[in-house]
Amino acid sequence: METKRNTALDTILEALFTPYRERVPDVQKISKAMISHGIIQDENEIVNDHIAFRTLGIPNLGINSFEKIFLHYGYEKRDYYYFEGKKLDAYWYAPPADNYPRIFMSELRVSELSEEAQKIIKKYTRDITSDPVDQIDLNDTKQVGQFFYKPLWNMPTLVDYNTLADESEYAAWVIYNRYYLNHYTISVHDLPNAYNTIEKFNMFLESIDIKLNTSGGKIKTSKDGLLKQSSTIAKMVEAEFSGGAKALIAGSYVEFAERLPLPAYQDGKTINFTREQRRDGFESANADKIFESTYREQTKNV
Ligand code: OOG
Ligand code: NI
Repeated sequence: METKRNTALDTILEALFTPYRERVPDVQKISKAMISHGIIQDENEIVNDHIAFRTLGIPNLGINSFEKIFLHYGYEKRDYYYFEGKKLDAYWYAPPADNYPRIFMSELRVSELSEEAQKIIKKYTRDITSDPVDQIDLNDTKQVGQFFYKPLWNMPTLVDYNTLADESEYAAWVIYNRYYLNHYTISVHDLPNAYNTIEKFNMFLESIDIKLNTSGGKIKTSKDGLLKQSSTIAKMVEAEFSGGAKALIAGSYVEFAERLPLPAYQDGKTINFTREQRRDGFESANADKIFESTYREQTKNV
């Protein structure tokens, strides 16, 4: 696949990235340190492997609604992943050109939660009687950019947030953070030699005091050994709840991915691999642990 600029897609990705960069100080901290260590000259050189979103599986919301935006901009739906313990479904989406990030989109299987948790989710979402994505003009990049931050339901109370979190930390995250960008992902294999593996890059990250998610070990490796991932622990953000209560809750995080060349290209001769020559897609066992970057078991370590 070739490299191709799509200015409309650039605009909506920028609309996602600008608030994310402000909300997650690790983003700038990492880019600045990469520049000062001579790993890159400019933040734009970082290759974004993928971005991720979380959704609620209820009528008019969820993947079926949210994916319309990215299908419209040329993304193609690929493999399905299932997370039994966390009660989640997910898909990944291939970008329209190699210079755009993949997308990982997950959805909570709300009907499998307890009556109490379902009641809370319904209380906030019952007024959504048609798909909100159908109400925006997908060709209007400004409207799409604003949609990501548009409150589709009322702010939760702190009590509801905590009740949800006790049963599903994912549910609590979405009820507060909605369609905020959950993470972007630095493609580690595209970096200069001294930093181009997850092992080497994690060492660099820890040397600048970045806290990594330790669930399942700092490095998550796929069964075939070809996809290695690590992530920061989500930044705590000051949240203001309905009724005025304030609390620190998990916001977003940063991920790192190393995609090794597929066996067919590990001939010792190829040196510059294209995206097609490297391991593509995701790995559910890795993802299962990466989700926990926003979970209290991890955020308490910061
Ligand atoms: C997504 C976790 C999974 C990956 O790359 O496998 C993931 C999330 O935290 O919403 O990002
Ligand atoms: Ni990810």
